[in-house]
Amino acid sequence: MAGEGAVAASTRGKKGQNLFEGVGAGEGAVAASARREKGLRRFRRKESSLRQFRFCIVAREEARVGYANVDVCFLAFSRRKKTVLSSAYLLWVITYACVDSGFFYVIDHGIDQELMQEVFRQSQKFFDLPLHEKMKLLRNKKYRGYEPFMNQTSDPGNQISGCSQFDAFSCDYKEAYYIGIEVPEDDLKAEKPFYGPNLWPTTDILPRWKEIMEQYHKEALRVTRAVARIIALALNLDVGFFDKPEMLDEPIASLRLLHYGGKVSCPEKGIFGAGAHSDYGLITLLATDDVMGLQICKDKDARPQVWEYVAPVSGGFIVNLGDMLERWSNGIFRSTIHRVVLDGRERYSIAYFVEPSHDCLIECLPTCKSEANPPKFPPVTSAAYILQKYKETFADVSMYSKHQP
Ligand SMILES: O=C(O)CCC(=O)C(=O)O
Repeated sequence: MAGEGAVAASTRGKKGQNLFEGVGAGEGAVAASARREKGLRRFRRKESSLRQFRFCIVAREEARVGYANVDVCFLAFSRRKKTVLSSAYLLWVITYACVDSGFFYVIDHGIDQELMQEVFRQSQKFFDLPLHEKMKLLRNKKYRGYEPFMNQTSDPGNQISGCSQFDAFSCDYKEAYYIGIEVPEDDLKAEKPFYGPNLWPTTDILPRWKEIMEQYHKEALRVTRAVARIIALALNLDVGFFDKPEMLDEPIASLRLLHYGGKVSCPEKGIFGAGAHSDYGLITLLATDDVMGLQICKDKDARPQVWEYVAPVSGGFIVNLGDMLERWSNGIFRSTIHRVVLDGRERYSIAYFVEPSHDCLIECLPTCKSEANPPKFPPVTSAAYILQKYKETFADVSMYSKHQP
């Protein structure tokens, strides 16, 4: 069809439905949301046929247990690998999730459940240490190490203006630990802003900590690459598109252990475990404990905003798309805003953020533009984009220097 992007053409199903029709083509938020709703109704009618893909997609009803009512699909790695990659229907479902909410679950991903549980246990052990021990590993300028409570303000506009006077809780009520890809200090690559050596707790305090985290980092990158291949197909790209050296071959990938304190959030006052934000990169793999807290807002321009819980998925990942994928896809795939609302219980989660290499230029994909739908975002390098976002949301850790030994 003249003027239509290749992705749009590829998603035209037998009955002529086109997931991308109108999406991001300059129509208003209300019209876009109505179209998504219409697509969703069509999708629900097809739900029963999901059962034949039980190796790939597990019943969506599970997402409705408890408080959750977000339309997300479960993607599980097939034991019959061919089914995953050759199934047009699977691609349709994934494409739908990427266009509709930018969130889906991945289960049966092949990471040993014992390893995942161990990462949670070790994370808790670290956060249980006395503050002076944690401060010895204070986050450095390469964003590695410990980030104390209230160091980040994910949504500076709302969190700060929501409070009538300065309130320490106007920052995210969480502490974190960052582990990047290990690059020795004397390696030329360590000159790049997000490469360098990691900081590690000493083995007398936390034996095996480094080994466990490194193992998980490696495994999570494997899962990311597999998911990125399916996303590449959903974008009508070559399956290995994101495997290129400047993308996932040498990514910026950050494992972030998160601990939310036992406070009650108050959205009206701008008090959150983590304020509303979208992730910056390609995708994020999120593992959480069973404490509810993550909410997403599919239409950030709607007033009032509608926030829906995303239920934890035991042993699996909540996967969400980041801003770079939204920019690459010209706004067709969504980097949805999300936040963490605490109910007074402590909460632990493990986020794995993946961005392409520092110099990778993020610019509209040929499959996502047309005369009628020209590029909406100017090209930007991966490092420049992340640096800008970090500058907007992180406090300067040098203010803690007096606490350091
Ligand atoms: O802990 C969570 O559930 C969400 C974490 C998150 O959104 C983030 O760190 O960007």
